[in-house]
Amino acid sequence: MRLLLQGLLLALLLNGCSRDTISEKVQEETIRTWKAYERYGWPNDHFSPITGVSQNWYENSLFMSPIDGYSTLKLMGYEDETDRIERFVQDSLRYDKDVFVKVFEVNIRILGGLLYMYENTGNPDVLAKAKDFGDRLLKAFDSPTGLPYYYVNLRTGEAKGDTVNLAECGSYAFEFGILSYYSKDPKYYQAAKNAIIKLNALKSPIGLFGRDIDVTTGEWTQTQSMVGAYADSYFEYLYKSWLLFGDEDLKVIWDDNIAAVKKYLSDRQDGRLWFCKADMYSGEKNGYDVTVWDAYFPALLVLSGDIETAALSFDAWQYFVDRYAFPVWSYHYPSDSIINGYYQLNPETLESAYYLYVRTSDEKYYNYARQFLESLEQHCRTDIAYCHIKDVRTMEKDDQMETFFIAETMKYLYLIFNERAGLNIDDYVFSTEAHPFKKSNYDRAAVRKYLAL
Ligand code: DMJ
Repeated sequence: MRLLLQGLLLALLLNGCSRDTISEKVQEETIRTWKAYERYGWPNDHFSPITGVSQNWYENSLFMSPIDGYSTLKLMGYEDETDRIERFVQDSLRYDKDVFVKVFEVNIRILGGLLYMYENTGNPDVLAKAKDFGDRLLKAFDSPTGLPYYYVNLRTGEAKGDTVNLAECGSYAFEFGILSYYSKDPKYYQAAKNAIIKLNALKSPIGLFGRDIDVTTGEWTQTQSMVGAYADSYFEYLYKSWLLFGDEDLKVIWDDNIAAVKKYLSDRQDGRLWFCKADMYSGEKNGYDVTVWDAYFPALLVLSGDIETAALSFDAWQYFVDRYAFPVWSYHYPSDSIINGYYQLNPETLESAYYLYVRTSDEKYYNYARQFLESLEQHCRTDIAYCHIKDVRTMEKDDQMETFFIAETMKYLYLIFNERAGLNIDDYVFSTEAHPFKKSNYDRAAVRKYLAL
C-alpha cells in the first residue's frame, strides 16, 4: 500500500514536470537501481529487486549487469561508476569458465557492452577482453552449416543445441563486425555474415523464413514466418549493420526480406496495423498472437525511412498499453485478449516511441513515454529497484529484474526526455541491446579492409 501511494504521488508530480525534471527523475531512478545492484548484486550477474538476493545466470558470474548497464551509466555521466566497472573488467574479468552460455544473449549483452566500453574509453585491455570473449563465441559457428549452435562452453569451446530460431541464428553481424573492425581481424564478421548468407539461401521461394532451424542440417524445424519475437534482431541487424559498415550485400538482402515481410505479414484488424505470422511457403496467415518483443519493429521501420507504417504499427501497441499499462508476453489481437500477461520491464515500445518522436516531433510519443514512466513508478518500483509484473491484469509483482532494464528501458526514457543527451539516431547506430555506436568512428576504407568486404 505504501508503495502504491508513493507511485501515485510520483505520477501526480510527473504530470506537472518539465522535460528537464523528468529526465533528472529517470537519472535518479537509474542510479538508485544501480546502487542497489552494487549493494546486493556486485560482482554477480544480477539481483532480485524485492528481496535483494544476488544471482547468476550460470554457475559463475559473467558480470552481466555492469557490462550491459555501462552504456546507460556512461551516457548519464556517472563517471565514478563507469570507471569502477572498467577497472573490474580490466583487472578481474575472466571468461575462461566451464559454462555453456546462450550465444545470442551473451553476444548482445556482454560482447556488445564490452565493445561499447572500448569505443568510449580506448582502453586496450577492454578490447583484449572483448576479443577473448568473441573468440570463445566464435566456436559456436563451427557447425556443418556454419550456422551457430544455441550454446557454447566458454572454456572448452564445445557447442550444443542444434535448434535455434532466426534471431538466434542471424543476429551477429553488428557486434562481430565491430569486433572485426577494432581487432582488425575479419574472421568475426565473416562468420556472422556467412550465417546470414546461408539463411538467405534457405528462405522460401516467396522470400519468407521459418522460425526455427536445425544448424546441423539446415532444415527448418518450425516453418511459421514472423518479424517479431524469434526473428526480430535478424531483421534489425541486417539494416543496422548496413548502416554502420555500408556492406551493400546486407542492404540487398534487407530490401528483399522486408518486401516479403510487408507483403505477407501486415494485417489490419479493426483499423489497427499488426504484423501476424504466416506459413513460410504459402504465405498464408496462420498466427495472430503478438508479443512485447514485436514492438521493436516500428523503430526499425522509422530507421529505414517508412515512418507512416511505423506510426500505424506503434498506434496498435499504444491501443493495448493505454488499457493495460505495459505490453505483454502474448496478446491475441483479433479477439482482443491477453494470452500471457507477464511484463519483464522490456523497452521495445519506448524504443519505438523514441525513434518516432525524433523523426516526427509529435508530442504524443513524448506523452506515451511519460505515461509509461508513471506506470513503471506505480507498478514496478520496489524499495530498492524495479521488478517484473506477473500479469498486467492483476499487477502482481515478480521478484526479478532483467539487465536490459538499465541498458535499454531507462536509456530510451532518458533519451526521449533529454534532447541534450548528445546522441541521435542519425549519428549513432544502437545495438539491439541499445548500446550506441558512433557512425563516424567507422572509416569506410578501414571497414572494407578489416571486415573483408
Ligand atoms: C533485448 O534483450 C534485446 O532487444 C533483444 O533483441 C530482444 N529484446 C530484449 C528486451 O526485451
